[in-house]
Amino acid sequence: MTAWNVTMSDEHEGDDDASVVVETRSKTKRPPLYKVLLLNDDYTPMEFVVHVLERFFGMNHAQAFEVMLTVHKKGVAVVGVFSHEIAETKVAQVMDFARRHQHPLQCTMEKE
Ligand code: TYC
Repeated sequence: MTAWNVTMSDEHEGDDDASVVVETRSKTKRPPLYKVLLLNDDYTPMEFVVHVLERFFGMNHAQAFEVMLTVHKKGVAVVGVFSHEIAETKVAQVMDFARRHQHPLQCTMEKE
């Protein structure tokens, strides 16, 4: 993406009437995105995982069930893509919720 910084040219920085507005192209980097991954295990109940996906990732029941089954069969699935701060929050929420219910469910994040 191209962005333009609007600045005053060096020779015309004063507050005289000769001020000129100069547009310089600058590289604006979009912030990196992070995948949030849910990992399979042998003990967490399927219904608990479905509930986690509904509660923290805004999925409806059918979507949540499908994603849960993907994790169950493949071992891992991406359950969302977020900014670093939101991804960290989601991981912390899931890990805390699982811990409080004494399930070994694991949730991690990685740079996309
Ligand atoms: N494998 C679990 C079971 O058979 C279900 C499960 C699915 C656990 C997804 C974790 O992220 C997970 N009860």
